[in-house]
Amino acid sequence: AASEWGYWGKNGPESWPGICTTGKIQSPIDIVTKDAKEYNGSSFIFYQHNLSFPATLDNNGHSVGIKLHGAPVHIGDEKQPMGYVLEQMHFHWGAEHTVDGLRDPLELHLVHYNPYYANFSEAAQHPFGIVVVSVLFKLSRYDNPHLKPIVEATKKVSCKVGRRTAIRGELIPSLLLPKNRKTVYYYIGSLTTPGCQENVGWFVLTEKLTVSQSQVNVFKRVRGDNGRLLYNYRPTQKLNDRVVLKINL
Ligand code: B30
Ligand code: ZN
Repeated sequence: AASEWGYWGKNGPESWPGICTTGKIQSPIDIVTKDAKEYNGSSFIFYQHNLSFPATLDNNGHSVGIKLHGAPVHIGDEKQPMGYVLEQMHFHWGAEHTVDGLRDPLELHLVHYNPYYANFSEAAQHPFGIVVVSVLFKLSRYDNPHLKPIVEATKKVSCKVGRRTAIRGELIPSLLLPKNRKTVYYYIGSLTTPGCQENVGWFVLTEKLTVSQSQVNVFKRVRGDNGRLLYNYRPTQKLNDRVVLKINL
C-alpha cells in the first residue's frame, strides 16, 4: 500500500531501499548547467497538446494526479513516430529536480509510456518504457491563471486520500507547458517513487512557468497518507557516471 512510504519520518526516503531499486541511475538529480553537454537532437514533437480534454484530479495520498479523458495525447520524434502516450500528470511541491542547487516551489510531471507495451505498469518494467516530461515553476507575485482550475480542484480533494473531482471546464495540456519546448535537459533516470524503476527517459524543460505562494500553499494543505503533505519531493540522487544533455530539439 502507498502508506508504507512517505517523504519524512520513519517512512521517509532513507527507508525506501527495501521497496525501491537502489541502482546507479536514480532520479531526481541536481542539474549542473555548466556540465550539461550541448546536443542537437532530432525533432521531438508534442501531439494534440493544443486540444482540450475533460479531466479529473485525484488525491492519491502522495500527490494530486490528473487524468485526461479522450483521444490520447502523445509525444514522439522522427525515429519513433508512434511515440509515447500520456498516462497521467501530477505535481511535486518542492520541485524534485534542482538546477545548480536551487529548488523551485513546484514541478509538474507528464508521465508517458511506450504503447508497444500493454499498459503503464508493463512499460515500467522495460528499459525506455517510460518517458517523463518535467516542467518547473518559479515563484511569482502573481497567480498562474492556467493553474487556477487545478488549484480549485485540489482544494476539493485535499481533505481525504482517494477523493476525486472533475476539473472545471476542460484542460488544455499546452497551457501547462512553457512556450519553448525545444530546449530541454535530458538524462536517463528512474521513477522518483517506490519501486523507483530505472531506465526512464527524463526531459526537463529549460524554460520555467510561474506559480504564486498562495497557489503553492493549496498543495501544502493536501492530506496525504501520513497527515498533511507539506512536501512531496525525493532528495536528489547521485549522478554517478551519467551525463546530462542540453538538447536543442
Ligand atoms: S515520477 O514521475 O517519477 N514521479 C509513477 C509514475 C511517475 C512517477 C512515479 C511513479 C507511478 O505510476 N507509480 C506507480 C503507480 N502509482 C500510481 C500513481 O499515480 O501514483 C500507484 C501507487 O503509488 O501505488 Cu503512486
Ligand atoms: Zn513525479
